Amino acid sequence: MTDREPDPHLHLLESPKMARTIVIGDIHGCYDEVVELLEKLTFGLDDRVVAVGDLTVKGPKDRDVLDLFSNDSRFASVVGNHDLALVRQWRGEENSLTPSQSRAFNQLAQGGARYLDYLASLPFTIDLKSHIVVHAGLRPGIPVNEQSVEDMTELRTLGGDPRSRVGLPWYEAYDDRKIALFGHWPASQPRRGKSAIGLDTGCVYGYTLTAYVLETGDFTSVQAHRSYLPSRDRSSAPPAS
Ligand SMILES: [Mn+2]
Repeated sequence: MTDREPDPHLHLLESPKMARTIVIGDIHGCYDEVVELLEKLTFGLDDRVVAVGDLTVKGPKDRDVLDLFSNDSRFASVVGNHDLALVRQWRGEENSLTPSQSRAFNQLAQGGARYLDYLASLPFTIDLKSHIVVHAGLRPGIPVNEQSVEDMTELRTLGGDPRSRVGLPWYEAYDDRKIALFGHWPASQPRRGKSAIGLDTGCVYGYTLTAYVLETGDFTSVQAHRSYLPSRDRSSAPPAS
């Protein structure tokens, strides 16, 4: 994409601006921080954003986040477990929402079908050739097209309960050549595995929103403007230090 006509005299003299793929951690309605993060990165017409999911629930501005993602073709996201709970409610599938999911659902449903239709359109993975984006995780040794919905949206550890925070984190065993970029399990710094990078740095809990630029390997973060909810489970949130 370009915002001007090609100039036959000038274009050879300019060094072309590199188009970037900017992968962003769990947003949870933190619209203001997304805008600030993209400004910090001087987000351009040729850049694209891929989010690791959980665009919604817990935070303040779900509608603004979904307006941004659904109206601009540079933006894409996988679906997160909270997004998926809203979609299941929308489809009338049996589902019990948490209080924060209920609030988000009512607010989005009042905006018409477009918000929940958009969430319903999100894929479980986005393949970026060298990298793959998924919300929670990929079970090591299993082909992507055979991964379960539960693992892709809830996986943390490789014991009997994929949601457990106790045990061997999946990304410490995952060593596929394709690097997995994921969210879901916040930490004060990006989680790193052999072939995986976790980008949820707990913005909605008052920590930071993090972006990873695929082409350069650089991380960029902005501070949350505030904590949008008290953490119910300290082990799920980044340490306060
Ligand atoms: Mn999640």
